[in-house]
Amino acid sequence: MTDVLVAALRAIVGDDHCLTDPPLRASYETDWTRRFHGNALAVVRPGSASEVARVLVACADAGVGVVSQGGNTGLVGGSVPRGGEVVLSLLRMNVIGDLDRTAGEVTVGAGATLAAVQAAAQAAGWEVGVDLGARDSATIGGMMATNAGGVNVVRHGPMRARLLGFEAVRVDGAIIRRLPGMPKDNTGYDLGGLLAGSEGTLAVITKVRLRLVPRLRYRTVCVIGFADAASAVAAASELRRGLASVLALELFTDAGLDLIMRHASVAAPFTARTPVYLLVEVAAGEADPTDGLLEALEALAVDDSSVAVAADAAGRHRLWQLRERHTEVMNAEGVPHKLDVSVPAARYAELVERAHAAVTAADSTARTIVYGHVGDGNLHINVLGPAPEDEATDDAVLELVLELGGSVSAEHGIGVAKVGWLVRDRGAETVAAMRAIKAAWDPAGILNPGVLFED
Ligand code: FAD
Ligand code: 2HG
Ligand code: ZN
Repeated sequence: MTDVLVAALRAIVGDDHCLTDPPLRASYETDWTRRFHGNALAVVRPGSASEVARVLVACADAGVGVVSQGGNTGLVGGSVPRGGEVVLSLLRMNVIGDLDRTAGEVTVGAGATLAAVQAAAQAAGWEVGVDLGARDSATIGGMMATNAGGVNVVRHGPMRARLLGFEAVRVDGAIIRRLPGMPKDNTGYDLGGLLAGSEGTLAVITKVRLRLVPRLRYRTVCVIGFADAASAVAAASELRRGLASVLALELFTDAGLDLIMRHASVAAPFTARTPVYLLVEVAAGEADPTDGLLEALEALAVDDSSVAVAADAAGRHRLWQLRERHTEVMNAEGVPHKLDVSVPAARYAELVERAHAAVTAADSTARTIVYGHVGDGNLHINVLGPAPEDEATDDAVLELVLELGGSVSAEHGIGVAKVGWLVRDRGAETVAAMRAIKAAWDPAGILNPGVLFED
């Protein structure tokens, strides 16, 4: 039966784009953290929506699961097979269509990388409005499927806020399309909004129309040291309230800085070392926002020896490395357990302070490194030490997050990593409503089995 399916897939996408040899499949079968992996029956790389449709129909007829994959940078195990599924890679569908300069809109293939779309938008005097460290590999389709956040949510919102229109393929092969979309469009259910964050469980996204944001020509970045998380969170909140130019508000700790200096060879922002750091980026289209930032820092009475400010591109890049390269250095230290969570702003500092104790109560030898998007109440708690399949520290952290009134997934999604926590977080009635949607769109459970819902 599987031989028949593979032959059908070859006929649809061509031999070169149906990979069955283990070495060719390997990079599609393990996730970015190396915590999640599984064998695929085959990896198929369609070149058009109609090929996607035929692949889905063939897999559904054979009763074989399909795992959609973009850049495979997802951090919750949802982009790799659990065992025996077909991986459907969208990377060939990466065309960036004509950009409408007047409207500030562009339609892009699901497989286009964020970096490529950013470059196209900038060349036309616009910006995507979304940015994240995996920009060179993460695809617009994957980012929409996870409703990715990133470092500019505090100003522009997550991917869903950029979604104007879409093309997607349903499991029965039907292609649904609303291209171009309209900024105002109250014509029934918002199916694009539903697909944003659906993690490949409802349909395969093949095109996205993005609403761009005006170019922010002037940018300044600063890193400020603080004695504790509460002071950093209070400063972040003051800056967000007082400075309309805020584009990013990011937090990291001295333990993370140590690892960055060791693995990424980036220098500390200033000589003094402090327990907690806040990275602030301000940006404006019309005038340099640096003076406003400096005035705000003065009002905060931050110590001059614990501030670094950069308005030039190289200096900004250097300061951003301190925050952005955390994910990479976690991998250099081991196979991290990643807990991407959010809590109400009033509980953020408490979460930063209590995360380590929660982890060590479950595993006394585990290490905890935290960093995150403080402006969004989003903290990334990385745990190093426990075996990949040992979930004791994950559970301890997520238990704490729920105690603090938070969400078990802020921006990375549920994937397979947190399926056991969806009902705890959202409640049985809400998850039943989600399951009803899943049953209507994918009654046989072909699309990303094991993701979002427990079997
Ligand atoms: P994949 O990893 O390939 O897939 C992710 C999920 O989407 C899977 O469930 C997959 O089945 C599904 N999917 C993929 N493509 C499609 C499609 N076309 N149709 C339907 N379903 C699809 N995330 C953030 O939110 N904010 C960050 O700041 C951030 N920073 C990161 C930094 C680094 C260094 C790394 C490695 C990751 C980071 N991530 C971040 C996580 C990751 O980049 C995002 O989740 C991103 O959206 C995944 O895009 P992708 O193309 O790699 O998707
Ligand atoms: C980030 O904000 C990403 O850097 C990755 O969302 C988070 O490494 C992580 O845990
Ligand atoms: Zn993040």
